[in-house]
Amino acid sequence: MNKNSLIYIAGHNGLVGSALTRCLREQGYHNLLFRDFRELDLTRQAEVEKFFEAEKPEYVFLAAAKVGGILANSTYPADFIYDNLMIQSNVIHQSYLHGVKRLLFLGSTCIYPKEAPQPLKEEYLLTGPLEPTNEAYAVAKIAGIRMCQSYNRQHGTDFISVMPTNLYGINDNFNPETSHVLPGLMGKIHKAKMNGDPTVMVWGSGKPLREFMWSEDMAAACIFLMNVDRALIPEDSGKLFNIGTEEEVSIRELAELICEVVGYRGELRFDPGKPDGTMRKVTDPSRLHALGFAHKVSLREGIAKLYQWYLNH
Ligand code: GFB
Repeated sequence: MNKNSLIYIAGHNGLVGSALTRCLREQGYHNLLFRDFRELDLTRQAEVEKFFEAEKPEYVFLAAAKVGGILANSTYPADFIYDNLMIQSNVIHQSYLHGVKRLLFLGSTCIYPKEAPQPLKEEYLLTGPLEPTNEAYAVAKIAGIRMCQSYNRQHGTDFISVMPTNLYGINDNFNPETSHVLPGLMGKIHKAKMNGDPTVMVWGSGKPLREFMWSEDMAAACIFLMNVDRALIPEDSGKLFNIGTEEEVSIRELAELICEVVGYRGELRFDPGKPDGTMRKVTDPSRLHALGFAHKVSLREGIAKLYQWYLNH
């Protein structure tokens, strides 16, 4: 990309999309294109056709998706599979038809098999059954990866798929019913502190291990990959890259860390009635690191930054 390339950020208001927009602007890219979902419903094929016809972006960050935590995923599987299949199919196909130079498709590490060896490598894709709580979302995202790879093979497109670990950051979703674990716990622990509640309920056993990346590190990785010389991307990679920090914590340790940052002294309780989900999900990001990218923000630093933002908003 050069500084006046026409760059479309699909999902610019979301967690990754808003971080991408901020980071692109900071790096001097000023020809950015986006649409609110009220102006452009990416699940509607005709609308997406018209948009690409009119605007003809040169680069596309496909960060628009229906996302959510373990409860949302297990409660609304039809919404997760339908919305994500429609959004990605429309944007990927129109990007091909209109000669987009490079598209970056965002997935998630939940696409890997539930029992895959850890840390997760890209080659583990489709080697075993998926985690049931988010299988609908995972199947949609796997379809997106295979669609990018099929278009690259048949049409010579340059579509890259990135699989980030659990992300958190500014503009995150704090709704306790639909959010991911980190913002979900931050909202609950903050409220417990404000209300003087003696305990906070954490879902599950607290034993599962998770890896978390600050959304602006993720955005930096996406911009880095969008700019990598095509010749440097290993042919056998299928243009599929994990993005993660390799820093693992248990849900209990995460809750304790958030209590420390929030300044909450109450007691953590664990609700075995709520699902644990997959017991471990840590990435092996060496394929990305081999190209020269490294993240910057540690978990403690990121939690402090997010809490500061939460208090101000
Ligand atoms: O981020 P999360 O909801 O989803 O994390 P996944 C779920 C883990 O955190 C489970 C525990 O072990 C939960 O028992 N947990 C504890 C909580 N308290 C809470 C809470 O208050 N809220 C939430 N949400 N969890 C997601 C996939 O899996 O990973 C998405 O569902 C996506 O599709 C995302 O791939 C990256 O990490 O299990």
